[in-house]
Amino acid sequence: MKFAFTLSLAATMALMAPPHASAADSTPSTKGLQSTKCLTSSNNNSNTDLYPIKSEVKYATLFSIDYHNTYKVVNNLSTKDTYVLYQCGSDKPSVKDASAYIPIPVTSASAWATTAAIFLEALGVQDDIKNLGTAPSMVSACLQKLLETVIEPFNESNSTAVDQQEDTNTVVFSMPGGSDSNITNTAYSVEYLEPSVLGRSEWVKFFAAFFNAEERANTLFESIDTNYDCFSTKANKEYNDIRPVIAWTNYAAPSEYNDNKAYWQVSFADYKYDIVRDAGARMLNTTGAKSTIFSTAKAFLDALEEVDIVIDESFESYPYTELLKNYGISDPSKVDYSWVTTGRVFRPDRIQSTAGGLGWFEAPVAFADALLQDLIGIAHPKFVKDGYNPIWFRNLAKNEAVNVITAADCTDIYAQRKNPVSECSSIDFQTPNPSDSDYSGVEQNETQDLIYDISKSKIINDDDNKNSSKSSGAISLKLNAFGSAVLASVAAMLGAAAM
Ligand SMILES: *[C@@H]1O[C@H](CO)[C@@H](O)[C@H](O)[C@H]1NC(C)=O
Ligand SMILES: *[C@@H]1O[C@H](CO)[C@@H](O)[C@H](O)[C@H]1NC(C)=O
Ligand SMILES: *[C@@H]1O[C@H](CO)[C@@H](O)[C@H](O)[C@H]1NC(C)=O
Ligand SMILES: *[C@@H]1O[C@H](CO)[C@@H](O)[C@H](O)[C@H]1NC(C)=O
Ligand SMILES: *[C@@H]1O[C@H](CO)[C@@H](O)[C@H](O)[C@H]1NC(C)=O
Ligand SMILES: *[C@@H]1O[C@H](CO)[C@@H](O)[C@H](O)[C@H]1NC(C)=O
Ligand SMILES: *[C@@H]1O[C@H](CO)[C@@H](O)[C@H](O)[C@H]1NC(C)=O
Ligand SMILES: CC(=O)N[C@H]1CO[C@H](CO)[C@@H](O)[C@@H]1O
Repeated sequence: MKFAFTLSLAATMALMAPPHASAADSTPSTKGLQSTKCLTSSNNNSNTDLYPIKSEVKYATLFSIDYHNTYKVVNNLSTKDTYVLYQCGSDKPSVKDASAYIPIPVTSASAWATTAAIFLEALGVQDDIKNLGTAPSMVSACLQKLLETVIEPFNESNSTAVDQQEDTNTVVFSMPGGSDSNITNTAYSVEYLEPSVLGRSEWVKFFAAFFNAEERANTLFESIDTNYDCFSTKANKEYNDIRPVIAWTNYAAPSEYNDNKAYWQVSFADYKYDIVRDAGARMLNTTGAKSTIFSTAKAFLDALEEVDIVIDESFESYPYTELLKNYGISDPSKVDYSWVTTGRVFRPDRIQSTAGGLGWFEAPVAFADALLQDLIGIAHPKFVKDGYNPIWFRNLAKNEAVNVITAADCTDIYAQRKNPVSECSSIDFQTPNPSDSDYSGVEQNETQDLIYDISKSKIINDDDNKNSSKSSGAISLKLNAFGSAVLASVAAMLGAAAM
């Protein structure tokens, strides 16, 4: 048994949609790939460096790549696995404690997580994807198109079938806890555990190693790194004195996952501190408890009192009025929270698939600079002259429209997925006007994160919460082990470290 999958109904229905697209409309390029051919007896010299273009890890802390003439050793810190990637046709090297030997370049791969699938698309190796685990919620237009034609979704209702599908792949990209420990072609990636936002994007180099696509990975990552730095530098120069406070929140209705007790959470994933600060904003931080989960709406709202912008990541989507009710606000005209009075409540759900999958669980991990650009766009909407329309964030309070992506939006099926970011160096950042309504309620000349002392929070409803911290209303939550691919990709974005 692999996963206990709990896909949404909409997602399941999408699985049943009939295929109708025609076959692929372009051919994959080999530009930026090295050693694309297997070794043969006439071309089998282990003294030759088959991988002159190497990837060096700059920010990521959870994997490393060591290069040898005919193979690479990919190590990970988190799962203690060692993958030996050896050129096809060469002798299998012998590496101590190897968990898998995988012949490369891989031409038959599958992925369980949306983020892994996007890294492969960003590398332009999606022609090598044979199966996808999160198929029904996939938002990427070209992956949707490939799913209609050549990529087979994993049959998640039949574990025997899934085993057979996995066995036909040279490598199965999965998450720890996801697949059988017996499978010898599984490679775990943990980009979602990486503490820094650039470290997450740098996992493109991990995936590239399997396809000899180092050149593509290096080029892509270098541009992300440079562009990110430019955005961060400009935003901090221009907006240092006017930094809105941002809180990342989510509400969970009572369900089987939380013992039928609602909870409210403020997320403090490390990468969120990065992007909030780098966007010229301040992060809401708490002291006094390790937990960031509140058992009452009142305790939660207290923590949000001085917040300017709320980013709601609740798994379930609600209309704004409903969200306010879930947050314990029955009459918004009676509260003076700046995020309510100015209507700055965002959800990362602007880009969706027809089945309701979120683009948020896909490209932002790979494209850190685009993610930062979006954050600047909600903290300082007029950083560009004519105002900025975020790629992933949608203002829920203003009921902004959802952008539904279908296979028809795919223009070049085998091309490297384009980074949706703008070229920062060509953007002239606008000087902020503190009296602009965008900054209403924002405290000026505050440069540090907003620290909320959780121990001061008053509780109004302690009765059904015997085990929780009596003074704070904060509770600890036992998250189920990664129960499903969908939840796992949610965890990926929330940052498991913060949960
Ligand atoms: C490559 O050379 C080794 C000996 O150095 C040999 O064992 C192996 O079979 C050769 N591989 C191929 C594909 O000819
Ligand atoms: C997947 O497995 C289920 C249950 O075993 C089966 O009914 C269904 O036909 C399979 N779907 C596909 C597309 O093979
Ligand atoms: C599950 O898949 C296997 C292999 O394809 C097949 O033999 C079996 O009948 C399927 N089980 C069900 C319940 O459909
Ligand atoms: C792994 O393989 C062994 C021997 O084939 C088997 O007994 C065991 O059940 C397998 N474990 C899993 C998790 O499938
Ligand atoms: C949050 O605030 C506490 C108390 O000042 C501090 O120790 C902690 O490092 C802060 N967290 C981050 C990620 O900056
Ligand atoms: C913020 O600091 C600047 C420069 O130090 C100063 O001109 C401005 O008056 C300050 N604003 C407020 C609201 O204190
Ligand atoms: C409360 O704590 C006790 C002792 O630690 C534990 O056995 C019990 O399961 C907890 N109850 C809930 C609802 O978490
Ligand atoms: C980078 C890194 O620390 N990799 C680890 C991966 O797991 C092996 C054990 O199999 C460790 O030895 C490595 O240190």
